[in-house]
Formats: sequence, C-alpha cells, structure tokens
Amino acid sequence: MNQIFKIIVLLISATFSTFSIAKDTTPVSQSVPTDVNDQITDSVTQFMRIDTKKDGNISLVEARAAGINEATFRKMDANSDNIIDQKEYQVAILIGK
Ligand SMILES: [Ca+2]
Ligand SMILES: [Ca+2]
Repeated sequence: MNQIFKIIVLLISATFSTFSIAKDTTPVSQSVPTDVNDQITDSVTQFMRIDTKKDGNISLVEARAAGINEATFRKMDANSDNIIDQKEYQVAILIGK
C-alpha cells in the first residue's frame, strides 16, 4: 500500500516537472502561469493592432499589412475560413512559435 502511494507520488512529480520543462525554461514557480497570461495579453494587444478594421478578426489583407505572409496566415487559420479570429491567433502565439 505504502509502495503504491510512493509510486503515485513519483509519477505525479515526474509529470509535473516534464510539464514545466516543456512549457518554459523558467524556474519552476508561480511565474509559469504569469508568463502564459502575459503572452495572452500580448497576443490580444497584437491582434487588436493587426485588426485595423476592428471587425474582430484578421483578414489576409490585414495580416499582410502586419508583415504576416500568406503561408503563415494559412497555418494560423485553423478552420480555413480565410480569417483569423482571436482564438486562432492566441493558439498560434502560444503554440506556434
Ligand atoms: Ca479585421
Ligand atoms: Ca479561421
């Protein structure tokens, strides 16, 4: 019983350390979620800057004006509707880099 508990604790701590290493190179602390929040805030700011028409999504024209090429635009446009919505943009920023 005690042995099983030890194994579970080991597994959990191993999972957690792997997660933090994969997520970021910063030391394991409360700074990880803060970094993610910062990235989301940055991505919202960037999104609003790129969305010059302020219609809530990024068209290919707007993307090009912001220096995003068509290949990158297509990659970011996860559902291929020829616009990048805020969610797609955030996913691209958080995962795609
Ligand atoms: Ca727009
Ligand atoms: Ca889309």
